[in-house]
Amino acid sequence: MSTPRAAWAGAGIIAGLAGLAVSHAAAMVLTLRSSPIVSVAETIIEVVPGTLIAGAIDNLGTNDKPILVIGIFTVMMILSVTAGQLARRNWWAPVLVFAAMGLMALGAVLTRHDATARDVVPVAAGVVTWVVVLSFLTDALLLEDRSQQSSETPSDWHTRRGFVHKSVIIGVLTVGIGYLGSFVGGKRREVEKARQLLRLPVTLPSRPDNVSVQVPGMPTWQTPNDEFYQIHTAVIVPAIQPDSWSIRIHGMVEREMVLSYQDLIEAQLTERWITLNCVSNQVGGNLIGNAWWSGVLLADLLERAGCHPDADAVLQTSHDGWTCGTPLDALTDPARHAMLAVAMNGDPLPIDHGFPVRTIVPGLYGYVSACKWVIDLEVTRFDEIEAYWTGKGWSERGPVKIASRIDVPHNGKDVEAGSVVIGGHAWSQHTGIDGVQISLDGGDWQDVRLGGVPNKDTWVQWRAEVDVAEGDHDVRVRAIGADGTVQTGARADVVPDGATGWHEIGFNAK
Ligand SMILES: Nc1nc2c(c(=O)[nH]1)N[C@H]1C(S)=C(S)[C@@H](COP(=O)(O)O)O[C@H]1N2
Ligand SMILES: [Mo]
Repeated sequence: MSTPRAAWAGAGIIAGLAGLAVSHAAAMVLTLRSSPIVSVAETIIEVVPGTLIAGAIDNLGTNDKPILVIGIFTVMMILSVTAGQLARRNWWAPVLVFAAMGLMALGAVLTRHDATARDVVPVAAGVVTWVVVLSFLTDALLLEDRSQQSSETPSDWHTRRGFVHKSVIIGVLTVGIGYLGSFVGGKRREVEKARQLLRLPVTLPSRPDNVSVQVPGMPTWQTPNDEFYQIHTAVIVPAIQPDSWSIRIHGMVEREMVLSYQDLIEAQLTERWITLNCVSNQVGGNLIGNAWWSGVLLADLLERAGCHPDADAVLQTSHDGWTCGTPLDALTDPARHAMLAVAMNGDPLPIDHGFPVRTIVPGLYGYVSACKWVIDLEVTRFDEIEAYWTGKGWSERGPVKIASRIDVPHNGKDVEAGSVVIGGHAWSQHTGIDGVQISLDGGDWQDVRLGGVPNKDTWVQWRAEVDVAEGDHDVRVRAIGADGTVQTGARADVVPDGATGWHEIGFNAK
């Protein structure tokens, strides 16, 4: 006798359940509308001829949907059992079964009216889990089968026990992941629902029409929310209901204040185009985005609180415990437009970008200023605080350094010889950009054409046309600030206070 059929079937079932739990958890955490299995049910309702469905609804009454989901679940379990039993013969047959199940789910998920690329993630995670868990579990069974065929010393005790151990571990993980996914994801879904129902008194962004230099293949001057870079230390980002949010302003102030979300919404709102970037952005990197932010001026709030004259810093704390230290004068200067932002590009802040409230300070890197999910502002002194990143080798102060980037052509790309369009961005928030120059193949710096800007806090697009012969070429760029600063070519690492150096790309003209 070799391993019992039931063990192989059991391995299939456990793998099947684990994959479903992982895909469900992924869908919840990503705040997708539903798990893949629900999309499959909806697709079936859609494609199955009306009379059949009408009959099913007649027969099953209002319970048709749960029953349909249970039916799909049952079919999946039967297929999982089959996969488990096929695993005894070869490794690829169960992979085929799982891949086929995955493809059907993918088809269902992607034909939903509200499908996005993110919907692929839970399906992919589920298929990978199916395959990995099944091979993990059946390894022990295969070993046992083999040792029995070659009538070796019966190590079957160990392998059979190994199989049981593994099954228990996977079973516990499956329940844990499914539960955690529902819990964490459930909270986030509730908050996302509240967020989508908010109607804020903000204006929609109206992009000035001179900002684009019309270079095909360049990122847009305004960065859409779902393309905006994300940096945070939180593994699971805070899910905060706006009506449970408040912020406390305290420390070296005359009048301590606590403000609710409603207080902010009812205050006078400031709106402005501001480019935000990360100190960790490498030369030529894309940890930078430009958005239309709406919020309440921190200068107003701090004036109401009344800061002590010898305070020079504000320690900001987020709901997840992250902190940053911001120079007080950058927040109290009304002309700086530092704000507690509630909206990004006319929409309530996306959860990943700090919903319900985050700080935005033009001219400072995010790590010293742009606290997401902010709940506490302590007016204090730099010599009395240590913030999250300053405790880890990064500078206490983080003014943005002047920089520029080539977006088109992409590094290493082939272009047609003759006239070639070069385009990119340059920025020096709160100082402004006066000029951008490029150097082709090490030649003289030449001025390029700049797009317009609504203020000195945003990046600017630039464009040039050069004539090139066939062969390899390189081009580098530098920016000139409104204060006369010429961007340095000296290379510096991102640590401790931001990279410097010219961005250079190569291309081949054919
Ligand atoms: N709570 C919290 N806020 C944070 C961070 C963080 O890790 N946690 N990272 C900061 C950094 S380093 C940057 S660059 C910006 C990025 O903001 P974004 O994710 O909206 O682009 O957020 C800042 N605010
Ligand atoms: Mo950052």
